[in-house]
Amino acid sequence: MALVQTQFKDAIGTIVLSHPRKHNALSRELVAELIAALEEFRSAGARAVILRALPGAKVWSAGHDVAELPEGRRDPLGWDDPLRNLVRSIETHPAPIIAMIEGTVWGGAVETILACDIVVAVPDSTFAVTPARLGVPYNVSGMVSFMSAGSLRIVKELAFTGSPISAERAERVGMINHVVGADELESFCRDLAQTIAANAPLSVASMKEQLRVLAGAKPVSPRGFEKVQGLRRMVYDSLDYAEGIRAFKEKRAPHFVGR
Ligand code: LCV
Repeated sequence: MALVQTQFKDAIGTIVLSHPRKHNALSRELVAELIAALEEFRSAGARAVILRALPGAKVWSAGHDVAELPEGRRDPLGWDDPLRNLVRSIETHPAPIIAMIEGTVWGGAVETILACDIVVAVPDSTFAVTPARLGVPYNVSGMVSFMSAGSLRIVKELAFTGSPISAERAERVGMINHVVGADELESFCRDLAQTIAANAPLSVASMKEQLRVLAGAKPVSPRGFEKVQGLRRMVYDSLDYAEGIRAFKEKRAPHFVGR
């Protein structure tokens, strides 16, 4: 069964997350279909892409598929993790990607939409950065993604509380581009895509890649990187990490002990 649906018309590609039973959790299977759709659009010469859930979705995406996270002793968000591959595919896709948001967005799905180029949401959407709720040590490039989407103060509040923020606040702090009514969301995003598609695709693609390279250029010394990796290993080797994953699977609140 396809976990995403795709459409390609007038040089605009549309990808619809279509696994409502698992709230579009970013499983290895769903991510593989998503990346394949982006490659298909790249070959077809797409000039803009819209990434959305099914109309009226209560949950846009519940984030990383927790069932696929290791239960300890291994980096849960290593280079080849599906979420990492998805974010890199979005960031390096030549055409701008518009994230069209209805419903709630969780964890790695927040990073996914922030990797998109433009985010348009309906007023009752929310966004929750969840590593602290699960005991997960988020990875370095993921933190850079968050830092480039909002002020350090906002990122700290989102990361340390794990609490959802509203679309209205996300727009006010510059984390998303537009908040529009549910009845105009589709036409708003289509008009945006058509405007982009009418521009010079080489100029647009080169500016997208320039902005990616420049925005990601954070000077980190080898020593600094190794320190961060050591901190992350301490977390994913901890009792709290194993507890966070187990609690989610057992549908109970986690009890963190700080080691
Ligand atoms: C697997 C799921 C998921 C899911 N994975 O419906 O950013 S990090 O570091 O945290 C990163 C590691 C990450 O992204 O982690 C995931 C972060 N996501 C979350 O914390 C959201 C987890 N989901 C929820 O809180 C609820 O599912 C929401 C509030 C989204 C919807 O609640 P609701 O009561 O409507 P259920 O919880 O009953 O979910 C329906 C089915 O989807 C599964 C869930 O286990 C259930 O499956 P079963 O019916 O087989 O039990 N599901 C939901 N989220 N991230 N599976």
